[in-house]
Amino acid sequence: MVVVLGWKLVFVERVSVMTRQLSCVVACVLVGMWGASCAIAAGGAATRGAGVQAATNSIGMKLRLIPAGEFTMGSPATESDRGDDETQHGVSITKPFYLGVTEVTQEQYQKVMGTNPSYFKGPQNPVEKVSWADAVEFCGKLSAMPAEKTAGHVYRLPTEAEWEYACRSGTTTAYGFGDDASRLGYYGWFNGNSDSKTHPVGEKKPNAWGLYDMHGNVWEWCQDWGGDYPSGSATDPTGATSDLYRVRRGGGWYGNAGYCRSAGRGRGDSPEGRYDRLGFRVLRSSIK
Ligand SMILES: [Ca+2]
Repeated sequence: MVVVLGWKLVFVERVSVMTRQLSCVVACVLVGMWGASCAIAAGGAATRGAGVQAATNSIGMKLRLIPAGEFTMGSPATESDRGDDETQHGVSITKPFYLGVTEVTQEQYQKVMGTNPSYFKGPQNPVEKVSWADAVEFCGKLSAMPAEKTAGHVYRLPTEAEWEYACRSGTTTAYGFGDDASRLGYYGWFNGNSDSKTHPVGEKKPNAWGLYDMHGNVWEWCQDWGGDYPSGSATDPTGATSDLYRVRRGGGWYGNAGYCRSAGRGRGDSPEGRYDRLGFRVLRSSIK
């Protein structure tokens, strides 16, 4: 009986151990599956982000894919601080494009152009004191770099319509974050928080499409001449055919919040001018 009882005890203990081991295995499998699903979710997002929505080019510049779409360009008559040249009209952007996540930095400018003309020095600060022609030359030289050329990447300044479309990132409000100008300090550098200088790019919150400093820091050259808007809707508009000035967008470190509005237009700068408040970001027209 003792032998039988002893065997039963051993048997029960073994079953108990096996049960515990099985429980552990099941738990581990469940934890593993949960962990794996988390990893897949995170990895999948990162993969999608890197492969489709985001890109980094051969000089380390980050870009985001901006989808094609339609939007209302300009501002409503009720918007505070608006200019009378912001007449609302429908715009279709028919092709997706990549846009620089930040303004072109001094480090990036130096890599491509071999110079840094900026007044406020800092490798991650936006380049400034660049003329419109300097910005266009940067785009041409970047496009001609071997890795970019091989990949079929073509860089240029965004049109004013492309710039506002990207700045709005689906919003219809005065700013990409809403209408309340008192919140601008979370999203950009302007005369209310800049200490009268530029700041390293990307320190503030991005807009809904992951773009930084669309409001403030430095104004940004656009491709267009500074003419009036068309009276009706437009498809992939490229602006006036000629003017004295080129358009700049987004406001900057020295100006009021109102200049930083999504629809705000700067039309007073000669394309030859070089200013410590004015830089640019690039558009990549190939979506390879
Ligand atoms: Ca800016």
